[in-house]
Amino acid sequence: MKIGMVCYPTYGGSGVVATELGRLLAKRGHEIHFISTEIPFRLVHEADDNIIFHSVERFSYPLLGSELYTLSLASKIVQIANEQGLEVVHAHYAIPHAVSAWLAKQAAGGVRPKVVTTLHGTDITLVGRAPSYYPVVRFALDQSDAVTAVSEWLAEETRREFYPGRAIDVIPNFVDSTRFRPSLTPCKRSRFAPNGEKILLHISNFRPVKRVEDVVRVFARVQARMPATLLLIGDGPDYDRTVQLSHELGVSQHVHWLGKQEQVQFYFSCADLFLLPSESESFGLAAIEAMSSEIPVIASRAGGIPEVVKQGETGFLSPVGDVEDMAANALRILGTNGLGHQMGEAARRDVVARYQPESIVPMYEAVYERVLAQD
Ligand code: GMT
Repeated sequence: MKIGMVCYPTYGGSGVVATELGRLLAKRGHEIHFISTEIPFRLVHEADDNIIFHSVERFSYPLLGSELYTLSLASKIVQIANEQGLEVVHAHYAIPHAVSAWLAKQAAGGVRPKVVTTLHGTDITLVGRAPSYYPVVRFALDQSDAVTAVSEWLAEETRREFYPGRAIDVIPNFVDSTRFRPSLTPCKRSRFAPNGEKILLHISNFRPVKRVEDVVRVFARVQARMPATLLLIGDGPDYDRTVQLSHELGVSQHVHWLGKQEQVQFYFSCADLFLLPSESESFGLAAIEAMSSEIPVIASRAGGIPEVVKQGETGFLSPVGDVEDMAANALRILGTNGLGHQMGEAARRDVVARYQPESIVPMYEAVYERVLAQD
């Protein structure tokens, strides 16, 4: 099939899922046309003849105020659909990708491509609910030939907030367990834990929904009880506040601020515990990357996370904001001989059983085939 893959090129989870899905579809013989403002970061080193990247031209004019990305994206999709004969346009993250895809479908000449929209979380739980976008997002979901969501929770949230009774395919995220695995080299444990400290890890885009300050609060409680180091990977609006909090709590000398990293698997393979205390999280892609690396997860009981992390088996879940409970669970794992290893092994087994590309990618192919068979 000839598939247009529309996504954000940045470090967010939706862009990562779209990129990895496109890469694997290309290896399965599909022709994948990525359409984005810049080449998705995980594609940069890819060399596959079945993958073609098309850059959305940015155009602004003083009268317009800001550039009209929704329109320039729609125009690019029309151009590629007409030139390449796209059969499906797969829009990742509803805003504005599902709208641009629908517009392009109306404007395309010849055989109009089908539109598949994949919901990733904040497009429904946060951005899409804004009165500025709600009516149009709802319309775009209605007009999509298929809508998928990365968790049962997100599918239910979408039906509750946008579309009672709407058929939504639940297709979980996936992780390459050959890439994310334990004891990778160059694991830099000696650099981060020269005295045998326990290593705690968090990765995110440091948006308020991630509650990165709670990561620091949990770490401070752990570090007060045992030698520990915190690795923080990512950047975003809450970065400065998080640095300030680490100084206020007197733990800044035990925190490594690593910024945005592409090869995050090497840091997972060093860590003993992964922290994900989000306010809301439709799936938590980083959680299965941690689990695949045999790291147990300490997370909030939010959104789709309980579908991913099995309480007491592959990690522990606490109410959002309950840093005392999260710290107690972290200390339990780190302070009980063999428990972290036991939960880590269970976590990897669970990821291998439930979240492998070999089983997930065909689920997307089945959706493509279904919509192509529809009138
Ligand atoms: O905020 C992020 O984590 C980025 C965001 C995105 O839209 O790129 O991630 C969302 O999509 C990921 C991939 O499906 C999910 O694993 C994340 O849980 C989801 N984020 C939220 O729901 C907050």
